[in-house]
Amino acid sequence: MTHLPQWLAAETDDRNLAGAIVSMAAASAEIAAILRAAPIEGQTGLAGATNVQGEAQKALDVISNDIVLKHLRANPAISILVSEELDEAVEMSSQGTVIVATDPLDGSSNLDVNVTVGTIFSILPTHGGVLQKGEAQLAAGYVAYGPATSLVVRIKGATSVFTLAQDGQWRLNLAEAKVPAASGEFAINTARERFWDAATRNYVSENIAGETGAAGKRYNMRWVGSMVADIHRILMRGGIFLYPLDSETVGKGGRLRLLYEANPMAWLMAGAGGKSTTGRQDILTVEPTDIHQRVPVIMGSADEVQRVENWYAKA
Ligand code: P6P
Repeated sequence: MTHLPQWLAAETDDRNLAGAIVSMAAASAEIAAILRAAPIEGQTGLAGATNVQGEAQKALDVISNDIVLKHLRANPAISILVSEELDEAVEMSSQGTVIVATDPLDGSSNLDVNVTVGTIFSILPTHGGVLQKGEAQLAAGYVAYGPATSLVVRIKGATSVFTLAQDGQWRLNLAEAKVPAASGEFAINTARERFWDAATRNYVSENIAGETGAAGKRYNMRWVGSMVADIHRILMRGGIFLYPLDSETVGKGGRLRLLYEANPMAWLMAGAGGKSTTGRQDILTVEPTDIHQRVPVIMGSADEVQRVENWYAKA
C-alpha cells in the first residue's frame, strides 16, 4: 500500500511542488479533526464576518483558512496564497516557486447538517503570476470530509485517491480514477430552471424524458449542494455536474470561482478522462482577469459534456 510521500516521489522531481501538496494535505488533516468535533464545539455557527463574495463567513471558514495559512507560511516553497476567504492575494516566501489557490472549506453551508464538504486547491508556477489559465497548473487536488477523509490529487499524470488512515498517513486506495464516458446521472440545482438558458433546458429535458426521448435511456438526478461531494461522486462513478451561466448569474460571470474551484476540478477531471467546459470553451483555457473571477461550470463524463456542448453550439 503506497503512502502519499512514495506517490509524490514517483510523480515529480519538483520537491517544492511535492512539499506544497504535503502542506495542503497536512492542513486538511487538521481541518478534518476539527470538523469531526465541530457540532460539539458549537463551531458550525456564523463567524459574524462576510468574505469578498459577500457571503456570511461561518466560523469554520475562518478557522480552516487560518489553518491553511499556518501550514503554508511554514513552507518556503510557497510564494503566494490566493484564498476564497481573503480579499487579496497574500505574499508568502520570497524563495517560493509555487502559488497555491484554495477554497479552504467549500460547501460550508452544509456543515450544520453534517453533509460532506471539502478543501480544494490549485498549484501554479510562481513565474506565471496568479492570473494563469488552468492548463498552466502544476497540480490540483481536494480533500473530501465525508464518511472517509479522501485526498484526490493529480500532478501531470493520473488522478489518484488517498484515504486518511488512523495513523495520520494518506494511503493510496485508487491509483487511477477513471470517469466513465457514458453515465445515467446528472447533477444540477433544478430549482434554478426558470433562469436557465436554452442549452441547459434542452439537455436537462432530454435527461428527464429518459428512455421515452432522444437520450434513449433512464437518468437519475443527484444534487448535494457541496461541489466536492458532487464532483467526488462523478469522479468515482461518472455523471455530469452543471452550474451553468443563467439569467441570474450572468452579471457575475457565473456562480463558481475559476482559480480555486473550476480549474482544480477540471484538472482532476482531465486526469481521469473526464471533460470540462463553460458551455463555450474548455474551462482550462479560460484567461483569468481576477483572482475571485466566477465561471460557468459543466464537467464530468465525456459523452454527457459533449451533449451539452452540442446544445450550446446549436444555440
Ligand atoms: P446552490 C457551495 O456553496 C457551492 O459553492 C458549491 O460547493 C456548490 O456546488 C454550490 O455552491 C451549490 O449552489 O445554488 O445549489 O446553493
